Amino acid sequence: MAKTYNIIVIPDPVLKQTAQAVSRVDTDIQKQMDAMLATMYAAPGIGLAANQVNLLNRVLVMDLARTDKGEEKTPICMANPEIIWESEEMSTMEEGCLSIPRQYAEVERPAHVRVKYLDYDGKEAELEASGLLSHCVQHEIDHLNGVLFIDYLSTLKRNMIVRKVEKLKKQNIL
Ligand code: GNR
Ligand code: NI
Repeated sequence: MAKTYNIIVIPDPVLKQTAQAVSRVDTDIQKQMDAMLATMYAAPGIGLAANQVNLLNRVLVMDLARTDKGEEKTPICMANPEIIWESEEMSTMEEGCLSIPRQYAEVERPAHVRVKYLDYDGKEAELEASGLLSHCVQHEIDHLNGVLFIDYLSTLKRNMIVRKVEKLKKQNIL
């Protein structure tokens, strides 16, 4: 089993920082991807970006398989992901975030995106995503740019969520 990281929670300033591109996918980055997947599965979550584990390189992992329902794991690892196309059609979905525990809100994003990235083997790859996967990959790339889903909400809604998480932290029930 790969090691796991601790997931950082708002208002940690690392979540507002921009992550830096990796020069290539070497064994250190592969180890990081393995550990991020293990961290994400343990959480559990469907995606995780490097900022959330206090690393500021452009690495993210995802897996939408319902392993709780007997599905096989389908891990996706990306380095230096770039959205190279997004649809005009929009999609609204309820999102959550492991760095904003137990808070959910509707977020509107392009319904379909095409993403170019380096895969686990360091090869150039592309993914066309719709539905939950589209929301997830956009949510993760936002993290690498220091953007959180609450940044799309009104100031009032965002402040309510920030205060709720601070309250949960004070009560030590994260
Ligand atoms: O586990 C997660 N679920 C989720 C649901 C809707 C849209 C995005 C996500 S990503 C989130 C895990 C997380 O915080 N990734 O950064
Ligand atoms: Ni998140």
